Amino acid sequence: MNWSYIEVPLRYGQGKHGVEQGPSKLRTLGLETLLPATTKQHTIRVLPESELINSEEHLKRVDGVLYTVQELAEVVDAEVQAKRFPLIVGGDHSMAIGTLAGLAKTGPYGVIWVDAHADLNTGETSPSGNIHGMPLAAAMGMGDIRLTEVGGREPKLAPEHLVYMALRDIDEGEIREINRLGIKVITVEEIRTRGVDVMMEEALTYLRARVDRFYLSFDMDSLDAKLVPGTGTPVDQGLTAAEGKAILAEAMKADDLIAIELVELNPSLDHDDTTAQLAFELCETILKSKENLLLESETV
Ligand code: 6HN
Ligand code: MN
Ligand code: MN
Ligand code: MN
Repeated sequence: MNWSYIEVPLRYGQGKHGVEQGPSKLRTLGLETLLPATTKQHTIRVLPESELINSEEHLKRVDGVLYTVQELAEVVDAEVQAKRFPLIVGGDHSMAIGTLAGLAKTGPYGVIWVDAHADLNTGETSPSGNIHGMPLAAAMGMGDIRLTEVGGREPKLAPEHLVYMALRDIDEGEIREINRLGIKVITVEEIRTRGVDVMMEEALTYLRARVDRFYLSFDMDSLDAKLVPGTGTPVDQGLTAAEGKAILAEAMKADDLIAIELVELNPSLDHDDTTAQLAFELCETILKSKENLLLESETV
């Protein structure tokens, strides 16, 4: 497998400083040593703060988000077309507007969204105006046209091609949409009682009945708040570290996985690098997955 490592130092999808340092923090911890030598590396540009126009209460810093996600969409598309496997690290979750739009260029795909939040708000339903709570709505064609038209007019994702995991902090408007659209939800409780492998199997069976490839987006706040002080919107009753790693390891076993994304590490909020260390270990789980090691040794 040929890897592509994409850093997205974006923070404009939410209000807290520091999340833009996620990628550089992971590098400090030694991430580069985990990347196979042939990995194609990219860092997506962000709009300088001095050029930001912060005028819209319902879509905060929208120009800053758009600037980055447009480029990310192009890079993700190019990497997938070049048959490389992107590992995309953030940055706040608004960046997924770019990932979703980039993947859509090559046709339908499924999504496993591992997150405490549904990220299904529009400017109208959002309690915060923060775009990191909106990427899935935008990808489904809901909300402001500037967000829905990143990468083209057509919707980038169908509601029946989405599975949530670890969802537990959902806004009113989001609950309405999840019910209206019949989106599949897997809770922390189900993961705990039935097991990660069983629930991943269920998610994949559901998606494979509908699409032939999928991507996984992992928000650090899917993990329990106690484990992740270094994330912007922590939520109690989340996944354990072992469960998070097991989800990623299971996903990596699937040969129809086309991309993976890790978001919302905020080193400025962290306590003694605990969240950063955990994010690093999650990357390690991804990059040292069995299949990858096998392929690496074949080429030696
Ligand atoms: N994230 N639902 C809340 C909002 O402001 O829309 C929180 C969103 C959090 C987004 O963690 O990626
Ligand atoms: Mn999220
Ligand atoms: Mn979240
Ligand atoms: Mn703190």
